[in-house]
Amino acid sequence: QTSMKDYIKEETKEEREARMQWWKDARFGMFIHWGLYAIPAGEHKGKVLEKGKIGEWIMNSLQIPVAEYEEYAKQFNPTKYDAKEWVRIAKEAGMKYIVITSKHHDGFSLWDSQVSNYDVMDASPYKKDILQALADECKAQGVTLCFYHSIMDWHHPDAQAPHYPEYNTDKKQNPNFNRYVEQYMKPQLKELVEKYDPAVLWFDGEWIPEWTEPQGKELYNFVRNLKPTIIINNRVGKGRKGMQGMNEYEDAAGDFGTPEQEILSGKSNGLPWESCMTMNDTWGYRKDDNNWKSAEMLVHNLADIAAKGGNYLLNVGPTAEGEIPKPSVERLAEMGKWLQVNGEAIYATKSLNNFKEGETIRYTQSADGQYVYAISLKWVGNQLNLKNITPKEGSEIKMLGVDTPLKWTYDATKGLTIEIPKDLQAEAKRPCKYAYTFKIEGTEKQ
Ligand code: H79
Repeated sequence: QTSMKDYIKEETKEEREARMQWWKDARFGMFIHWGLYAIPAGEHKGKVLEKGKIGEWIMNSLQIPVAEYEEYAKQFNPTKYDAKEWVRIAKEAGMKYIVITSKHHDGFSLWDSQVSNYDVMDASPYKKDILQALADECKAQGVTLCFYHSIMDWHHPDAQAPHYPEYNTDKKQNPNFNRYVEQYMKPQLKELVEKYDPAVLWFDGEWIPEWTEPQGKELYNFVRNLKPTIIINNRVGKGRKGMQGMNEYEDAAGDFGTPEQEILSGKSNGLPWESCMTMNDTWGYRKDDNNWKSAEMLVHNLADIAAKGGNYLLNVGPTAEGEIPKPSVERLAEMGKWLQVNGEAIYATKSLNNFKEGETIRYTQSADGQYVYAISLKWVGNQLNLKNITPKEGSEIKMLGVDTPLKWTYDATKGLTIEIPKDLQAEAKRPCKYAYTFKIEGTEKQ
């Protein structure tokens, strides 16, 4: 490369906002954690992972030596993997993008990497490029493809750091993290960007002491130079504040914050953000994890996140055979039905200063500012009173999914009162029962 542009220094606020607009509008994406860990699925040689431990961490949690873990590569043969079906499931759920683990902490790559033999083509009997199939289907069905990529690597001999002593037994003679970065990680990222054109790179495993903020900034610029329009999360560097996921300092590298298994308590002050979350208690498949969140809870999370201006990245952990677990598929289908009716209150919306009213109302606003959406997380009884909203005189208020306009009154002190007819709930299409959206022409009370 002759000229490396310093995007961190040279990009204006306006340029950054334009680059991220599609992502902010998208609101809802599918996270896919898939790799060798789906084979043990929470149990290795008769040892079962403790309850609450995450499946994709089994190599670390049960201290499986590299050579022993590598055996799973020889068993990786997901004959039921159907990229078309996965993308269909995401699309029908109303998800606009997919973030799949190109490589998780265990180091196994899901594509035909030229700098690695520890990938699906060279080390597994499956010998088909998983990412290529997914990229083709995403393109065909209009879903945006993105990659998760772990900086920490428990397999690569150069990346095996002293704080993972259990891996220092066999292959690791002379680890050199910088060599891993320059000769392995960066070439892999170049392959990923050039071969599959991902829209987002979602880094993780950045907390290891070998990784520094200057390296993060350098990597950010490296990736942006490969693809100037790409979006990169804040785990590229060292800025994130633990599981809360927003930044600890102002000039941290990365385009968005990454709360993990939690939702911000309020709006962000500037940095775009995305909450990633599991539907049960694990990211990578665990055969014994049946602690599923309800579809209602997932819809409420989506509404809460949208009201606070964030994105929801909801995870599935496919099985070793290549299937998304049925409880996940069922919940996603329910969310998709809810979004078919209520999607205009979620996608491409803006948030209000007061993003909620009471415990059960969440507000969003159409991009043009004409409408406010009041999403009620429970059924409202015979009247809905909203203090935060000033409706436009003479305008119609409707509940999404029902055509009949609702009677309403407005009074500067009492606020907006919407009359709810007895049969309205029955009229609402079935999946609307998770939350009810009232579309109001008007503005937030000043
Ligand atoms: O890929 C999934 C998980 O495998 C990975 N991130 C999601 C998206 C992950 N989840 N939890 N962990 C990794 C555990 C890491 C916890 C900690 Fe830390 C790392 C505790 C201390 C270092 C994060 C960074 C919390 C504090 C600092």
